[in-house]
Amino acid sequence: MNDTSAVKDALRRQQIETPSWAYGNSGTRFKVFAQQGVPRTPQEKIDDAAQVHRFTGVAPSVAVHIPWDKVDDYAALSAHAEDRGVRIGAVNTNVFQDDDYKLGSVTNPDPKVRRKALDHLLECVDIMDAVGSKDLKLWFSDGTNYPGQDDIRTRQDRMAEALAAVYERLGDDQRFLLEYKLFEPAFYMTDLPDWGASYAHCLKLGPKAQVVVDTGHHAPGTNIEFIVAFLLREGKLGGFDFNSRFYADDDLMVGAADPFQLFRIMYEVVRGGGYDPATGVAFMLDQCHNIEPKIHGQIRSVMNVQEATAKALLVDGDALRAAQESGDVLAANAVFMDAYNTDVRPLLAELREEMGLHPDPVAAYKASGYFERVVAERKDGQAAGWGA
Ligand code: AOS
Ligand code: ZN
Ligand code: ZN
Repeated sequence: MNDTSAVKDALRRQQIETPSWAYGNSGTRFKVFAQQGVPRTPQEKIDDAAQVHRFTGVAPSVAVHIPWDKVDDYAALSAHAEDRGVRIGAVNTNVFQDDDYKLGSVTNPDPKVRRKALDHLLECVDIMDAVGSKDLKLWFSDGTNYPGQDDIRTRQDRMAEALAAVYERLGDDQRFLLEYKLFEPAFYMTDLPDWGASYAHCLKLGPKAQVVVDTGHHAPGTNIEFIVAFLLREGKLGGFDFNSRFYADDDLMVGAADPFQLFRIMYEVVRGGGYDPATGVAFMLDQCHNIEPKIHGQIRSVMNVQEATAKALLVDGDALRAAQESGDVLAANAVFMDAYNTDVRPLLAELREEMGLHPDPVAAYKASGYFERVVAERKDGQAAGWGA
């Protein structure tokens, strides 16, 4: 796409979801650094997410994580979000934090633990009904640490059984997004280690089961854009958990470690029709801001995704195809690199002004005084949920 106004129209439609847990205190297993002004309640996390939308204009939803965002009245939580100009997006499940899950959740050898885990997943679908959410995000920490610890095949049977039960419970306009992860916290074998395993389970279940690609969940050097192209072609790409990694599941800001990779991923999204809202690819962030300010970090991340998307939309498709079809390797690569090397910041600043926003979201956020206000108002903010 070369026409700037068409690129701008596409960017105006973009929707990037921020995670409630990004606004709380987080850290590593060595230390959680408490920051000032962090939310004390799920409502306050939504308030912070609303700031990200207010200044970027493209982050209209916030993902919740249960039970970190547990409340008595979910319809009221949803109304609170709407009142702040955002909505609740994906409901993230949590079957990794109880002592019961030491040997796994839905793949645990103990049927009572499996039942407990499944009940939680089903409860999360009830919450989806209450908040009007269409996406259930499933991530399992299940796996084993030692060869022989449990039977790999039997654990797959247990996984399939639980996924089928969740699938059955989904409403017509709901789906689940199944995450995979190479390792951690299990270090020998993970029950859903890669996209192939997630894909196979989803394929068996049907159209309401799709794969979510967390960009931090692969072995170093993995060609993530290939996975994206493949899943989109098969109609099985449900969405992204965007973040950056240098080493493992670092959960750093998306586009910070490898902006070129992010561009290549977004190019495949655009190329495969995943940018069309009808395809339903969810662009979610899954990040922690351990040492940097959190709202600012989310704004920066949303802008990083926007920049990569703008560059992907700028790839001259006709020139690329012509070069590819004539076997002109270097010309094809040059077309691709031309788009990547374009400075899209002026275009995005212009777009924001057209949308009635400040051209520089970070400057506008800093000038708003929101951070100083919450620092004064909120004492003893909440940990994001883990590690504290
Ligand atoms: C864990 O590594 C996964 O990325 C999940 O998406 C998880 O639920 C999320 O990171 C919150 O901890
Ligand atoms: Zn994730
Ligand atoms: Zn992760």
